[in-house]
Amino acid sequence: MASSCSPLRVVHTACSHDCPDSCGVLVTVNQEGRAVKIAGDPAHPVTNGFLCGKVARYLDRVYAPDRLLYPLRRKAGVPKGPLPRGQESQAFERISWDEALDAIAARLRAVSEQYGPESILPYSYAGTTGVLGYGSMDRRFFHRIGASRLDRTICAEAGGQAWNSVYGVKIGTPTEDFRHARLILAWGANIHGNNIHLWPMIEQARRNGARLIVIDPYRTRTAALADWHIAIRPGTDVALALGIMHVILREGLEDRAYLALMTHGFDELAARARDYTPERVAHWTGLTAAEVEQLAREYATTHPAAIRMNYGLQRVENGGAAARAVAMLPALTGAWKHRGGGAQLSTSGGFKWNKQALERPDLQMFSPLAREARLVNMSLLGQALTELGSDPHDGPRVHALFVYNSNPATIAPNQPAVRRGLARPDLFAVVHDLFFTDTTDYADFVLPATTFHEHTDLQGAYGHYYAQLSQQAIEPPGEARSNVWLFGQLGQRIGFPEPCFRDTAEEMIRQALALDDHGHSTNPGMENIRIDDLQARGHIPLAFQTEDFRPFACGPVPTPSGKIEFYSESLAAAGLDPLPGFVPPAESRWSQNAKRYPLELLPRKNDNYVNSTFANLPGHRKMEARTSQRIEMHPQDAAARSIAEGETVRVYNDRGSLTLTAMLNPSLPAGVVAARLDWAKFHPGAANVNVLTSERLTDLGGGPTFYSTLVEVEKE
Ligand SMILES: Nc1nc2c(c(=O)[nH]1)N[C@H]1C(S)=C(S)[C@@H](COP(=O)(O)OP(=O)(O)OC[C@H]3O[C@@H](n4cnc5c(=O)[nH]c(N)nc54)[C@H](O)[C@@H]3O)O[C@H]1N2
Ligand SMILES: Nc1nc2c(c(=O)[nH]1)N[C@H]1C(S)=C(S)[C@@H](COP(=O)(O)OP(=O)(O)OC[C@H]3O[C@@H](n4cnc5c(=O)[nH]c(N)nc54)[C@H](O)[C@@H]3O)O[C@H]1N2
Ligand code: SF4
Ligand SMILES: [Mo]
Repeated sequence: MASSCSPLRVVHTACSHDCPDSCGVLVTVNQEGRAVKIAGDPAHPVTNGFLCGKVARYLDRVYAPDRLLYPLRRKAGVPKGPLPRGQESQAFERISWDEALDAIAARLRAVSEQYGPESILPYSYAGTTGVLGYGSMDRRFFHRIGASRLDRTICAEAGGQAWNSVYGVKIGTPTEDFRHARLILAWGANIHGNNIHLWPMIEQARRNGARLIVIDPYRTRTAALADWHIAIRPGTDVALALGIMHVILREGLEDRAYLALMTHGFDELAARARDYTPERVAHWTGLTAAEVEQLAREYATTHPAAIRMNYGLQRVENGGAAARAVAMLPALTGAWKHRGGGAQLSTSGGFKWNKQALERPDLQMFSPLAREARLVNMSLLGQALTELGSDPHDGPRVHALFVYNSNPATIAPNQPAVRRGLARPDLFAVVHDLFFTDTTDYADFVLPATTFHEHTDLQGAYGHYYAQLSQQAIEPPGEARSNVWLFGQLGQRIGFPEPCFRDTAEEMIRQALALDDHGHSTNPGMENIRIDDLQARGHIPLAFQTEDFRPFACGPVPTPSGKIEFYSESLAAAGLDPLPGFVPPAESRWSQNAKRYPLELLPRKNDNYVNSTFANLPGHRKMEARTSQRIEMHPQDAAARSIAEGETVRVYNDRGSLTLTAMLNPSLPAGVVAARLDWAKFHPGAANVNVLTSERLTDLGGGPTFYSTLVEVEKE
């Protein structure tokens, strides 16, 4: 992409933030090597030449005055714990990379020898979703050392396992095909905030007469723009989906031919759905029975009908069942047969990178353990740091924590336990990030990381089917280094003899693509990708995304039965309900605890941050100022507590307490309140919404249940 004779170079990168859209990004670099402009790639069919508001001002992040530039070590005697924003550097001293790497390697080796290698815990998620940056050299390093493995459940595991239990592979309706739909359901999906590149497809469909229905307890911008906003009560989607099935079957609106050919367990599902009358469903969801019926009829009789279900739906205790039930709807009506019909939760299953080569799980056999290490659930970090190891069957206590691509002191549930754990004086902690965060306040070593402008990587997506190459556009500032570089260096310092610790990013890209001698990928579904082509064009559609790709229009389906599974023998074998059924969350208005804590809290993401990323940048904060540090309440709920707009209130439950400002919002269902995820250190008392969330897990996949949280609110 670079044109060598012009004083300005344009480099193709790909946005690696944790967002389904994985945009193609063109970075203009001047003669001094400084990025001066960034734009969405107009040639990328999903990016369509525009970027979201967060990344349009990305140079604010790249050139932020508070970027970490050098490795740092905690000064002797400075205790771990929250530091006021802007004063973090006083707790640390600058050291060289040589010193940092040697000291960290020595300490990890010592911890491993004293307590066993599983006392080392890596903690990472999707700070970068780049194929290499997300999981490659880091995995090699921790496998070879024998560290505990991390079960990366914090985001999508309940929904992912739910989808796979029905379809066997995480693929769905192509994003571009939503423009052909006549009816679009956004189900637990904040499209305007979290998936903006789907919006133009929806607008195009609506210009052709399509209707948009949003099912979300919160009136997002997407909901406000919809033809019908269904403000469902949190955690009741299983009931709604089964109620829709009930009506469809009662009225004979199902597609019998498709069902016979493509599905497994229809009779069992039909029997289950019989219990979910519109009246019962209305009682749980807060809709009327007539609304349940209308939704069912409209969904079953409009074609093509597309569902954009997103992960909001599954961050509740019954989220696995919810995602399963919703995922089954297009199979009941045969919506998959139509171009622009079906459903999309994720497209990530289309990308078959060679993970064995990248992550080298075989290296565990060369660790002192000489076996697969224990798995620690990242959604239980509080427990892992405070309780794990007290029972000898658990294996050792965690004595070293290595955080990268994540900010657990902000984003992990049950923050009081997480912070107690992070503050343990006997815990050795390293954090690799681009900024001081809530988590670096607990680090022994802080290491500077790179943005996607500053390293080369491959990029997949979970909201489209284009593989991309993200080329390094600029030099990293100061001594910032990529994840690949860091873990390669550590592997070498610690003395691992395997040559794979010396692989460069370019070599690892070849491994991820499993290139043959002619530069063609040999990964299934990626055979059309040639490295030189990828270098030249920046993005290439996956082989199966032909003009008209209808993922489940015909079989076979990669499930055990070869069909779309309504009834799952695998779940039955695991002792779980083989069919979706509504079980009210233990933290919901239906539970005993609701007497003490009667309000259901939505501890939501921000449209202008990505989880906790961007929250340190003044321009981004300004865009979020309206709802920042607010608790949004229905006027009835506020009046019942004599709370008026703008008053300071305490939001609390058994786990924690938070001071926020009341903001009345009549569009919320009564009994539901909403607040935003933010860096704790911006709040009085260095606490955020996650002091209120629990470590209770989802019914499938061991995911977090942020959206099943009961609280009470009182005037301060
Ligand atoms: N701007 C921005 N973009 C992002 C992110 C971000 O933080 N900011 N985060 C990224 C990440 S990590 C992810 S996983 C994706 C997530 O993208 P989404 O899946 O869209 O994530 P959420 O915003 O958690 O949830 C979507 C909606 O579900 C609603 N919801 C909550 N509980 C329920 C429920 O019980 N039932 C129903 N029907 N709806 C419910 C919420 O109010 C929310 O508006 O977005 C990514 N993109
Ligand atoms: N209350 C509440 N809690 C939530 C959620 C919610 O909706 N509400 N959402 C949950 C969800 S869906 C998710 S996915 C998790 C997300 O949790 P995390 O994955 O921890 O996401 P971020 O908060 O964005 O933190 C990512 C960190 O990685 C850093 N980073 C970026 N690029 C790199 C890199 O190349 N190398 C290194 N070493 N670091 C890098 C960023 O600067 C940032 O500090 O949060 C969960 N927590
Ligand atoms: S955050 Fe999402 S929408 Fe914004 S540029 Fe990155 S991939 Fe695109
Ligand atoms: Mo996520």
